[in-house]
Amino acid sequence: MSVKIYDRPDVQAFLRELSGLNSDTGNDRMKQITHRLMSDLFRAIGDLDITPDEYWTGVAWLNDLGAAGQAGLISPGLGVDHFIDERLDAIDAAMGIENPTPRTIEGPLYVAGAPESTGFARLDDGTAEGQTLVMHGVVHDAQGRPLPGAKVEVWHCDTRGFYSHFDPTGQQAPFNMRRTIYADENGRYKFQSILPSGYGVPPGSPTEKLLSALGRHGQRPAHIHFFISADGHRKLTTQINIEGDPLIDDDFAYATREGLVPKINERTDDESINANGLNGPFAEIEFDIYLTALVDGVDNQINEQRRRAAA
Ligand code: MBD
Ligand code: FE
Repeated sequence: MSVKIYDRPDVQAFLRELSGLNSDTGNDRMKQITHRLMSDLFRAIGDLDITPDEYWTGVAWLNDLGAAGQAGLISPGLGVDHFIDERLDAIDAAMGIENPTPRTIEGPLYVAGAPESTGFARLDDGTAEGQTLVMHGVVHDAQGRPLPGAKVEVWHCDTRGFYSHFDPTGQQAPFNMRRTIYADENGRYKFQSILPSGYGVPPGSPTEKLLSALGRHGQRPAHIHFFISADGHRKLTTQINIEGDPLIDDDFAYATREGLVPKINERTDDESINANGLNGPFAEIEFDIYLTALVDGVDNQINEQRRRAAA
């Protein structure tokens, strides 16, 4: 039996009431968004005949999701983060702004306050397994010139797929594989670390349960995150993928983008090894970064809501 009450005037009045639209106080934008989202939910409950059991299963899942701190994890899993990137790209395209280095999602695992250095940093503390990586490049300004002093924040996980500050084994020191590197006088940044492995959502978690119910997995290909910022430029949020990872085109967070899969060069020659102060073969990635200019003097895309202090 199909019953439709959504369009009834009393239901429409009820939606305005519960969204605070009859109140003189509160926040107008919050009211507008709440009214829209609650209206869409009410309509979906009617159109899809969502049962009370189904609804309360969803409420219990939301409680579990929040208790696990995973709202920021299911968000990329459901593609919202990538959708927001696509919108930012479309807004830029409409303004004639090109992004030579593509943006891609931040993810939920950045931690502010990493150790800072100029030119070079070693990201790993030498205790973790993994192939040595040397990554470097030049940060360019909006005119394509090298940009000394540009701030390069970089973070990645270990070969078990665990990030420091979120490591369920508690094995990693704070800020392991997290650094802030200021580009040197030639606009160059460089770091030594280990090649990360892919990431998987916690087994048995609310995020994994939903993905499983959708017939999806919760795996990401190996990747390295970046924020790059400098005076007069928009802050760039991006990632690179580790070339050859079998999941590069099957990322549960939909972050892979053309232009963000740099070549990996396996270096085995003594000259390269010595030049980097290493004692064995290593993987080398060269990746130049291009920032874009402020729009009318401001960063029109800045998002500082997600910053998380070290825990
Ligand atoms: C990650 O490491 C990540 O980058 C994203 C986007 C989601 C979950 C884990
Ligand atoms: Fe990540």
